[in-house]
Amino acid sequence: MKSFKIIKGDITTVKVDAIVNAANTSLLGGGGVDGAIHRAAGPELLDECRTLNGCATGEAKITKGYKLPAKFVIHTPGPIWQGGHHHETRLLRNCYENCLELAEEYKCQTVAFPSISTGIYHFPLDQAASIAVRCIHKFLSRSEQVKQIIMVCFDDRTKEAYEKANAVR
Ligand code: AR6
Repeated sequence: MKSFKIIKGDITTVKVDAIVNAANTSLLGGGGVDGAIHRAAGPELLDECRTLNGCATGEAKITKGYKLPAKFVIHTPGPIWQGGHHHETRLLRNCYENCLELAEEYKCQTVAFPSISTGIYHFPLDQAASIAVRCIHKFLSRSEQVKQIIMVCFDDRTKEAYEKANAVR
């Protein structure tokens, strides 16, 4: 059985095969969830990230999880919101799709996402939630390895937005 869950929590504590990091194109760490993941994983994560030569917006690259309970971290730089006419929607969709393709390739059964781009990158929350839940359900309907996807929301407002988007999709 496939499942999609929306929870409130800290993604660094979630025990899944892969967690997704809302990174930047350098892949060398930052604030928000990226900072939290690097702190929890320990310095070896940054060492591995340095070997990756960055990542384009909407693409994804995978590393080990080191001290995290998750086996892998899938790093994806989301789009910075610039008003909506700079391919932000397509790029955010690419993030979810490319992360899930990598998870499938690495035979991950369980994957957890944070709300990509809706923090420091200011993507409007309701729009981002709608894009995310649609991509996730579309992927789950055809995936072979990925069985469970968890959306880990850091606050109530974010969780409510994803629940609403999931109800009307
Ligand atoms: N667990 C789950 N979600 C979290 C956590 C956590 N531990 N911490 C924060 N969030 P953001 P972005 C939520 O800003 O908008 C970094 O500097 C947060 O409340 O982390 O994609 C990168 O290096 C929000 O709902 O990511 C980039 O430069 C969501 O995660 C830039 O920020 C995403 O917020 C990326 O910006």
